[in-house]
Amino acid sequence: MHHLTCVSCGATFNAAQILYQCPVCGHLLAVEYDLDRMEIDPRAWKERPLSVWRYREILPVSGHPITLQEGGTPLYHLKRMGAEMGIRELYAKHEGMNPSGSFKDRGMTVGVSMALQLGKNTVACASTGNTSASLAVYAAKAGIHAVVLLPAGKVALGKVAQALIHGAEAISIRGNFDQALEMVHDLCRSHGLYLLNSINPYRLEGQKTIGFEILDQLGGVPDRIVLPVGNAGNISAVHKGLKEYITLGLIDTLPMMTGIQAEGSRPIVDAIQRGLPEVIPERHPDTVATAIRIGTPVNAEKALAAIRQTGGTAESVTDDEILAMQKELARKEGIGVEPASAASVAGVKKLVESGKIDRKERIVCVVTGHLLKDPETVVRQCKPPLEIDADLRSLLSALRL
Ligand code: AN7
Repeated sequence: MHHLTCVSCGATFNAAQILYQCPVCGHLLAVEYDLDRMEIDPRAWKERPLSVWRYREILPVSGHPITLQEGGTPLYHLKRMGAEMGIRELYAKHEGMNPSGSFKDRGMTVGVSMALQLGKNTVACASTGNTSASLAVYAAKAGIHAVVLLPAGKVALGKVAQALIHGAEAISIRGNFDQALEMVHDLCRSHGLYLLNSINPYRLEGQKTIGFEILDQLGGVPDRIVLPVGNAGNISAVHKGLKEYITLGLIDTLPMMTGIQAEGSRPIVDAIQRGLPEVIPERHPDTVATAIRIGTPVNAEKALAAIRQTGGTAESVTDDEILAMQKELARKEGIGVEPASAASVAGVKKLVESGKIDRKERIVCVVTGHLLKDPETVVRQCKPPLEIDADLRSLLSALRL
């Protein structure tokens, strides 16, 4: 059994209520379980496949979930790049290997299952792209209608393609993500659609399993987990899950939660670096990493607590650093990720070079979305193939053999 709790005033609410914010004080809600009374046997978990649903006892879905086998993503040891940076234990958890190509699927398998559990048959979100792609996929699997609001002209091509082919009703807003989110939130409140942005606490329940899988794959708690940050839901989710592991007595330390933003959209970084109690919204967020082109992170309150309570940190990286790292991961490790995802590894590089993190740490970077999400940015960065006549002599001269 679970209920909803306000992270600020502590008020609790029945889980059958559809709430996106605390009705008492307006702050964020979280899902809470009676962990003290739960009998969890992690050995039984190990007998199930590595996936979101391995951990179903601490997820809110009671019946059969809407699932496409999300989670169970690879954890790669970045040996070559780690050696170059002087870090022996640098890993990447490749969330691009989920069904729709991003970590959002972990949230949506739970979120869409909860929509059905709560009797809803129309779901909605605003999105910089991946959330809409994932919602479209899971709504299709569930056989329900999805409405997605996108910032016009600022969503990577692969993500738009996914939203369209999976049958979501896609609307482009002449405005940015933050405005789209405000609109869809109002729409859901007034017209009863089920909101599946990360302000919905159930979505984050699915995403917390990233942390559980990392522990299972590493055989222990890493010193640090590094994530790209947009709305700051994912970093909050991983932290929440690992705190539940502490309560369950499964671990006794938490990794230092570390968030990386793009230079042109860094409200969380500013709040951490300047010690502010809350974020100051960035009215004109801009970055090549369109996934994290977000100026008002809705989960800031949870994320600031996650970073501060674990002795973590936050840093920003430039678009050039992001694109250089995307290429490096592709060429030195064979790992293809979209720009936002490369931000986490670029952030680690910056933080070790500036001495802010220790090279002896065991560090896991979450790389959040697949390379093919944003082919246009890749094509702009790379020389196109040389076109030649169809004869061997032309080939030999092209290859300069
Ligand atoms: C690849 O799809 O917000 O900090 O609307 O797609 O939990 O928001 C995407 C976010 C990182 C940031 N990496 O995660 C959306 C959306 C990728 C992403 C993030 C996103 P949060």
